[in-house]
Amino acid sequence: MPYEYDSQNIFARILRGEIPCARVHETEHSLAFKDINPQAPTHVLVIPKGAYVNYDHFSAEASDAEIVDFTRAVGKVAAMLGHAQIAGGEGYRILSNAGPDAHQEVPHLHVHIFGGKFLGRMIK
Ligand code: DGP
Repeated sequence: MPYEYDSQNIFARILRGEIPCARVHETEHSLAFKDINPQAPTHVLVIPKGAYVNYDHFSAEASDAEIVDFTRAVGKVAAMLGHAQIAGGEGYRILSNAGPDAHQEVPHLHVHIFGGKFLGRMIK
């Protein structure tokens, strides 16, 4: 089944500047902003600027430059926010939901970064 991207999804609208966001970091191919409904003291979303539905879409079709940029942006945000080892932090969790079984709400690839508290054992 081919990937179908809904250009009216909320993150596409954020990328077009139609909806505001609390921006944390921006690169050529990626944007990081605070989640509107935080589940931890740090809860940031990192998204590619390109039109990718989920991780498997991105990994199959994004350019090497986009993949490198996005991967580095996630690590950079974890460091900027003080959670990464290089920043002397206590750690963080990254998570990306894909599709209905994972309860993906917004059909634009996003990686959640959680941190700032003991997150415990991951459930399921
Ligand atoms: P997921 O279930 O992985 O698709 O998570 C989607 C996340 O997106 C959820 O944690 C809430 C967040 N979210 C939804 N709408 C908005 C919005 O308009 N702005 C921001 N900053 N976050 C949003």
